[in-house]
Amino acid sequence: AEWQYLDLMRQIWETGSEREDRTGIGTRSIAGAMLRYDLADGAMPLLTTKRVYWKTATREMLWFLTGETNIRPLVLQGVKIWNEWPHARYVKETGETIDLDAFVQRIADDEEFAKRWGDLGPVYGKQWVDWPTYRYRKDGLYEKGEGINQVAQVVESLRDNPGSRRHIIEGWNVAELDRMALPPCHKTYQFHVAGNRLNCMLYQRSCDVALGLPFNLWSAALLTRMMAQQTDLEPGELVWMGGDVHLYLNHEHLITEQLGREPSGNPRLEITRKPQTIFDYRIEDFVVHDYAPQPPIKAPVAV
Ligand code: THF
Repeated sequence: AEWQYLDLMRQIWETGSEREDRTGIGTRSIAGAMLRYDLADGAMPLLTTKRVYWKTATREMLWFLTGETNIRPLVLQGVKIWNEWPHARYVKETGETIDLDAFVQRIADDEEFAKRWGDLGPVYGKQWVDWPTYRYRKDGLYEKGEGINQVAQVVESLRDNPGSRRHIIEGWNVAELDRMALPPCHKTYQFHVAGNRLNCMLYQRSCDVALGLPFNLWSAALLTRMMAQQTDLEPGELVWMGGDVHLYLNHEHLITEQLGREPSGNPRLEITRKPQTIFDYRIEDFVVHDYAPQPPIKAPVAV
């Protein structure tokens, strides 16, 4: 299964069109790609050709499910993957030159500072569990309605109406995109029940194949496993679909190194208990077996 990932990486590097991007780094990019992973028997799309920090990705997923959009809870757990964006905004808006580590330390130490500067705007967590609604009043104005918990609704719809074609969790809230530090990349999750199996399709509009995709695949499979457990279904297939699927030009060393390696072994995820709801999982509930990856390959994230 991992060969699909490596083949995609090679294809983009060899045939992708070179273009300028938002970050100024430049990418090679293709339009549209699909990967499929069978999640039966605990199987996970966890790469073995480099070490993937699956606990970091898992903490991020649990953070999404709390509805939180501030990086502070991640920082306090040592998760660094969202730090660059608030830091860049701080430097841009205050003109102060503070390095990333010092900024992150301040987020950890100073709750008020974190409130002011650690928030990413209404990103994934907010849209997933508290999608804003508006009520139209007689005087023509709108007032705020109650937020929609899409995740809870999908758990319910999977239980009550498995054949539905509307088991969707959507992150792309058009009206709020301009307030997000980054519009959602993994924007649409759709679940599909086939017999007693739960399949998941993810549409990702933009994909950083070298750094992001290993995380995104793990996270989508993880969410599918949790949803399956909560709805008493067996994990089925993960179907990943990418829109703008690219490699950053400054990731060449990672790509060359990783394409020279071969996959080995079949890592499995065990969930050690069944929490009351989809919102009650803890990091200790997840154990990975048979994971003996090759060494990590460091590369800078494009901000
Ligand atoms: N922006 C870009 N350019 N790439 C992305 O992958 C990405 N994301 C999220 C939002 N914007 C993005 C952030 N997720 C890493 C992994 C995931 C990220 C951001 C960064 C990363 O640096 N991974 C390293 C180190 C991991 C660690 O230290 O824990 C790695 O080697 O995997 C994708 O959704």
